[in-house]
Amino acid sequence: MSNDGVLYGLPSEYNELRESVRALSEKEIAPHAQAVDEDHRYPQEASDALLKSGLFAAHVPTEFGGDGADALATVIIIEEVARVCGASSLIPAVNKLGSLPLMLGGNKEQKERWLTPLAKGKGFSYCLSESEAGSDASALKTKAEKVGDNWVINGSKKWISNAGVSEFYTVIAQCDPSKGSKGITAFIVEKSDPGISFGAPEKKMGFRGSPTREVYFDNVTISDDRRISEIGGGFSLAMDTLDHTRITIAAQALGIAQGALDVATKYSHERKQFGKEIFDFQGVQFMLADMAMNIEAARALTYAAAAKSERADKDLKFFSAASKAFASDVAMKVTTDAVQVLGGYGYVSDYPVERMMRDAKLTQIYEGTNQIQRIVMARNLPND
Ligand code: COS
Repeated sequence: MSNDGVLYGLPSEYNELRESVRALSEKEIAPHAQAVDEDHRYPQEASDALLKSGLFAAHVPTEFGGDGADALATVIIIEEVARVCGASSLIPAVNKLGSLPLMLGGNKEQKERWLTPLAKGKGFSYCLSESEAGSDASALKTKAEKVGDNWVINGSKKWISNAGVSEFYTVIAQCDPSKGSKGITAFIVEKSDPGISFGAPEKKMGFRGSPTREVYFDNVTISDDRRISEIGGGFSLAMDTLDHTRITIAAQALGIAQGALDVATKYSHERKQFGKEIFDFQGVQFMLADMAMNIEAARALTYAAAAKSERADKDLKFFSAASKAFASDVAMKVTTDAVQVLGGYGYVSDYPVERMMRDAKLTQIYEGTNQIQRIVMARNLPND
C-alpha cells in the first residue's frame, strides 16, 4: 500500500473515493485485465462496472446527470483504475477528453443534449490528430465547409481512442485554410450520422483493450447546432482542453506506476534466492525505494496540477504539461524496473508488470509527446 491519500491530508471524501474505486477495480476490473490485453478486446466488464458506480464519466456536472467529480476526484478515479488496468482507465479519461470541449465551449442546450447521454454510458471521443498532423496539430486538413445552413465534413482522423465504441465525437476541422489555426472550428459528430465510418483497430504495443481506430468523414452533413466553438475558435478550444486533460494522462501514468511498484514489492517479499527474500538485498531495496520516491513526486505534481485545473490558474499550462511529462517518464522507468525486480517472471505475462511496461510507453506519447510537453513548459516559463 502506498502513501497515497495521506500525502496532503486530503479531505475525507477523496480518501473515501479512492478506497471505493480501489475496491471496485480490484474486484471487477483487475480479474479481466490480462484477458482484455491478450484478446485485444474492449474492457466491457470494466465499462459496465464503471457505469454502474457513476464512474464512466464522473466529471459530468450533476445538473446533467453526472457525479460532478472535480479535477482531483477524476484524477483519483483514473489513477485507481489504471493501477490494475490501463485500458480500462482510458474509459473515464477519454470520456473527459471527448466532452471537455463541449463543457468549455458549448451552450446549455448542447450540454444537455450530449452530456446527459454521456453520463448514462454513451462514450465521447476526441478527434484532433490526423495522419499528417500529430505534434503539428494545427496542420490538420479535415475540412468543414458551410453549405447553406449546414456544415459538410470531409477528411479523416487518426489515433482516435475508443473510436467505434463511442457514440459522440468532438471533431476539430478546418473551415478556412488561408487562416491557419484561426480557421479551425470544433463540432460534434454522432456515430449514427451518415458518412462517418471507422478503420480497423490499430495493432498496438500496449493499451490493447482500448480500441484505437481511424475515423473517416465522407460528406457528413450536420446543422450549425453541432458547432461548439466560435468559427475559427476551434484550435484554442482544442488546446485549452488538453491543458486540463493532460493531467488525466499523468493520473493514468501514476496509477500504472503504482500498480507496478505494488506488484514488485509483494514479489520481493515472496521470492527467495540465496536463502532469503530478495527484498533483503540492498540492490533490490534501492530500486524499490527509488520507484516509490519518484511515484510520490509524480503524485505531488499531478495533484497540484489537478488543483490548478479546477481553479483554472494562470500557470495551468505549465503544470499540466509538467505533470504529464514527469509522471509518464516515471511510469516508464518504474515499470521497467518492476520487470527487472521480477526477473524472468517479469518478462512473461504470468505477472502484470510486462503489460504495465507496454502500457506506460504510450503515456509518454499520447495527448502530446513528452517533447511537445517540454515545448509547452518552456513557452510558459515566467519571464517578468
Ligand atoms: N490554450 C489556448 N490557446 C492556445 C494554446 C493553449 N494551450 N496553445 C496555443 N494556443 C493558440 C495560440 O495562442 C495561438 O493563437 P494566437 O495566434 O492568437 O496567439 C494559436 O493557438 C496557435 O498557437 P501556436 O502558434 O503556439 O501553435 P503551434 O502550431 O506552434 O503549436 C503546440 C502549438 C505544438 C503546443 C500544439 O500544436 C500542440 O499541443 N501539439 C500537440 C498536439 C497534441 O497534444 N496531440 C495529441 C492529440 S490529442 S490525444
